Amino acid sequence: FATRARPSGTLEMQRTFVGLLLLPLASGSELRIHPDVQRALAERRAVVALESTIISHGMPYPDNLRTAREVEEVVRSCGATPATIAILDGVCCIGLADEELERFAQLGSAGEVRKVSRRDLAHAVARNAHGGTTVSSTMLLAHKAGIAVFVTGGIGGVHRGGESSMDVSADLVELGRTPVLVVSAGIKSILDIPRTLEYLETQGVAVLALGTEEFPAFFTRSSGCAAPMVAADAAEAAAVCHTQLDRLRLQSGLLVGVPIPAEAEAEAEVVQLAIQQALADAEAAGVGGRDTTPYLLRRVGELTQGRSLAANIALIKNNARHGAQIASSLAALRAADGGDEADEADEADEAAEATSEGAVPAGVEGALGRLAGAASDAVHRARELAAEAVAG
Ligand code: PSU
Ligand code: MN
Repeated sequence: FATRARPSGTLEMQRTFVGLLLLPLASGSELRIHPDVQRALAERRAVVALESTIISHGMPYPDNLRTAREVEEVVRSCGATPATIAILDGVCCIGLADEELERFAQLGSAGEVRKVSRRDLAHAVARNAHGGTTVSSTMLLAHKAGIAVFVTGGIGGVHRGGESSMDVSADLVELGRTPVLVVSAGIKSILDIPRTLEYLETQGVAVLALGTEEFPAFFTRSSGCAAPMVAADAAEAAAVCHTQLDRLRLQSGLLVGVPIPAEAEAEAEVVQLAIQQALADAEAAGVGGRDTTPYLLRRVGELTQGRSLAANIALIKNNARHGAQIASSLAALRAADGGDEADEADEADEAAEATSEGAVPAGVEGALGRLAGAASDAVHRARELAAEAVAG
C-alpha cells in the first residue's frame, strides 16, 4: 500500500510546490507575445522591439500606420523579427498582428490611446485601457519578454529649463536600470542636449554614436556635442552590448545614436526656427508634464509644413535597418557563446531577477522543477526514516 501511494503523492506534492512557487510570478506576467516573436525568441534569432507612442502620439493618421508597417518591413528585410509593443484593452502586447496595428493607429488618432510611461503602466492595465508605450515602458516590457534590442525615432531627455522645472524624461532613468540597447537618431534639439548627456552619464548609461564622433541631434547629424563613446559599425555596437549584458551582466542599458541620413536631413535653420517658435508657443499655452513632448513634436511639424515629418519617417527607417543589424550581430555573438553553460548562467540570473521583478523568464520553470524535485525527494526520505523509526 505504502509503495503504491508514495509515487502519486510525491508527484502531487511536487506539482503543488511548483504551482505555489509559480503563482506569484505568473500572476505578475501580463505579456501577450505574438507567435512569430515567440518562435524567434525560442530559436534565439534576432528580434527588434518597436515603441508605439510614436504611432499614437507622434504622427497623424494614416502616416502613423504606414510608417509603423514600413518600419516593421525594414526590420524583416534585414533578417530580424519586429515586435511592436503596445497596450490594447489593458493587455501588454509584444508584437501586433496587422489588424491590431491598424486598430491601434486609428484609436491613437481618435485620442483613445493614453501615453504610457513606466509610472502609468499599472493604471492603464488595471483599467483595460489602450496605451502607446514610450521608450521607458517599451524598454521594460521588451526586457520582460527577453528582447535586448529596441529601435525608436527619438528618446526623451532633459527639457530646456529642466534644471529648474525638473522635467527629465523617465526614458533616461529607465536606460539606467534596464539592460536593453536602444537605437535612436539622438536627442532632439527641443531638449537640452548637453544636460541630457550629463544625466545619462549619472545613470551609468553606455552612450555611443554609430560611425561618427558627434552625438546626433535627431533632425540634424550634428549637435555640437562629442559622443561619449563611438561604435564604428553595427558589429561593434553589438559587441559592446554583448559585453555589457551577457559577460559583465550589468543591469543598465545602452543608447546608440544613429545620425539621420544626409539626404533626409532637414535644413538646420528651418528646424531651429520652428523649435524656437514651438517652445515659445508651449510656454504661452501653459503646456506641461506629459503633454510637453507631443505638443512640441506636433507644433514643429506644423511650422515646418510637414518637412519635419518626412525627416522623422526617413530617420526611423534608417534606425530600424541599423537596429536589425545590431540585433543580428548580437544573436550571432550569443550563438557563438551559446554553450549550455552560458544558457544555464542566464537562467540562474533570470531566475534571480524574476524573484525581484515578478516576470517568468524562459528556463525558470525548469529550475523550479529541479528545486521542487529536490524538495520532494527530501520529504520522501524523511517519511522513509519516520517509517523505519516506527517499524524499529
Ligand atoms: N521624441 C521624439 N519622438 C517621440 C518621442 C520623443 O522625437 O515620439 C516620445 C517617445 O515615446 C519618448 C517620449 O519615450 O516621447 C518621451 O516623453 P517625455 O518627454 O514626456 O518623457
Ligand atoms: Mn516630462
